[in-house]
Amino acid sequence: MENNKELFSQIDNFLKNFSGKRIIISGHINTDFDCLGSILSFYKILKEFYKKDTYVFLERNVYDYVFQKVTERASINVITEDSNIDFNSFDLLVTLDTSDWKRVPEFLRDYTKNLPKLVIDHHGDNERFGDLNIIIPGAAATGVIVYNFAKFIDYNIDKVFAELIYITILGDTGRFAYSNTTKEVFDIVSELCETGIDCSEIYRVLFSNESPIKYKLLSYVLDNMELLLDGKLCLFKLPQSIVEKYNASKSDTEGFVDYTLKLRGVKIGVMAYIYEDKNEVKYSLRAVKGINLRDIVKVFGGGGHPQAAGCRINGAFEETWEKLLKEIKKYV
Ligand SMILES: [Mn+2]
Repeated sequence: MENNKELFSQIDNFLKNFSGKRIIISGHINTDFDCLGSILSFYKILKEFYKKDTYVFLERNVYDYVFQKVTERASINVITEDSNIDFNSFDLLVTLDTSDWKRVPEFLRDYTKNLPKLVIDHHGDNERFGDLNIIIPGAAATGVIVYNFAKFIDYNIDKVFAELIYITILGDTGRFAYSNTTKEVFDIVSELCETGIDCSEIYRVLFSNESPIKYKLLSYVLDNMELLLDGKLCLFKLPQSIVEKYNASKSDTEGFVDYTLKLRGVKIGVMAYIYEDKNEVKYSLRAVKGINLRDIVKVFGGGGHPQAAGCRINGAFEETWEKLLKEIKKYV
């Protein structure tokens, strides 16, 4: 945190000098827990510390049961596409955990493209589309940046705020499993615990809420698993037609890719979402330490973190997989 003081004072000055009235906060499409927790915790800072008229935007399609539970607990009235609000009335867009402009929900992009923007993120490949860009790649989660910023400005960290930050850390460290699980992470968690948060209850709300449909989809994925390159590469495939057959949505497949690395000997895990109608495949990748997935996905215009990244490739599955496999072979 010490070395980030200069960055934090830039955020503070930016917000203090901002004379506009209304702020809208957004994360990225396919919102995850880091994104959710960081936008809601930053909302609290803007509202309570800077006294700004602030709104949080979430796409209706990702605003599922678990997300609603979290926002309810934080007493934050999230707005969506169909909220009764004038979307032309905002003066500033703040994005968190969002590495590029295309990852801002399309609906919101239309309304905010000409607004000043504050970008706070921990993706090293952030394309810096803001007027002020605070990018700290060493942070385990964007929520860690928000937390350290909160301490920097002396924001009164309450239990709700601590819970939101805890959610970001649980999400982006894979529940303390990934290589970004550092001493700083545990130091922060220990501080969060001092506010009285109930770690096991938060875990239950977030991760013991699977739908039966999700298990059906997972069963399909495991049934059709492929082990390649002497068991070092694990491939999961899920055609959109199967997702539709079960009346499910993409959020029902959240976390599937993480099962790949649980297999003995697997160095890279790949989850392929096959969109037959769009003739496109969305790939999510996971890797053990020592492999930088960004080197692989950047060939296809993708991005992410060294151990968790993704990309989209146009074409039928076989053809796209051949291309991706060729790149993966260079590193495994
Ligand atoms: Mn993140």
